Amino acid sequence: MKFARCNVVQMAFAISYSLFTINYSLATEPPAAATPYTFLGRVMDSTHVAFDGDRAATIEVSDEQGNVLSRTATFTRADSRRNYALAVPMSTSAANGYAVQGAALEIEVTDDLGKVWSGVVVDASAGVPGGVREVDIVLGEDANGDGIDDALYERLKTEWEWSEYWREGETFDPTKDYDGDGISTINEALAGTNPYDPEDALRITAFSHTGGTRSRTGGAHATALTFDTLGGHAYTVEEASDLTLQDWKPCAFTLPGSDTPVNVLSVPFSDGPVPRTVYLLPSNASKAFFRVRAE
Ligand SMILES: [Ca+2]
Ligand SMILES: [Ca+2]
Ligand SMILES: [Ca+2]
Repeated sequence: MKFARCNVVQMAFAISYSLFTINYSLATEPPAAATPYTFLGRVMDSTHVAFDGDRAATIEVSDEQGNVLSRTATFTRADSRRNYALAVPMSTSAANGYAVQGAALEIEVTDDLGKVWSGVVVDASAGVPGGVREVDIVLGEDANGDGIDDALYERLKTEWEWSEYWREGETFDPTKDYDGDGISTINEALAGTNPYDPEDALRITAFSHTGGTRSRTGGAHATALTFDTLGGHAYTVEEASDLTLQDWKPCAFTLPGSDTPVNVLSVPFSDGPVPRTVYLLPSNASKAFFRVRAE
């Protein structure tokens, strides 16, 4: 009996050893690994407020079989419009845990409330190894395909019905500027201002320019713009030479305490409403118009 029991044990050991060997060989067989392919951009809620600071979202990429290839969380970076970078492990030939160029991928986002959003990136396929695809992800539902999040539409419509701008028999239209501050209802909602309060709108609240050409830092010849910012939003400054031409183009600027030019001011979610000043880069233009865009 003793001998027989011993045999069983030896047999079990042999089987488990052999399984172990197979697993081991799969895991360490070197795939023809290539440089990762990267998705990056902003993950935002339905009102286009970026996940940042205290509100983190997790982004996950899987292959067609549902195997998770990579996972990352949103991060906070004040001077960039990006809050995520998802690197997809790439290989030149099929291998577990890697994607090959052209492979269909599935990107899922889990928001701060634990809700999982699938299919958030259309045609998410692996590109050239080492490549980068900039893609913003809005966690919302647009069942009727009008380009406006359905829940946001309902919220704005309800607020309109309770506001002084409601008129019996009128149909709610989010592209209208009900409070007459020059900005449409939907654009106000996306910028974080109140669409039913004419005093609340994204505006340049201060502008200063002291002789000569525009200076790079906050010195005597600085050209400075000040506007109110809200946490979770990103702001760009645009410049035109002529209002009839409407030749708006992005205008680089520096932030207080830095000489590094940036194109976007991205405000961490945890920051409350606060006026911010940016300094425009030098230019020889004799005349210029400026506007600020929130996203
Ligand atoms: Ca919709
Ligand atoms: Ca308005
Ligand atoms: Ca307003």
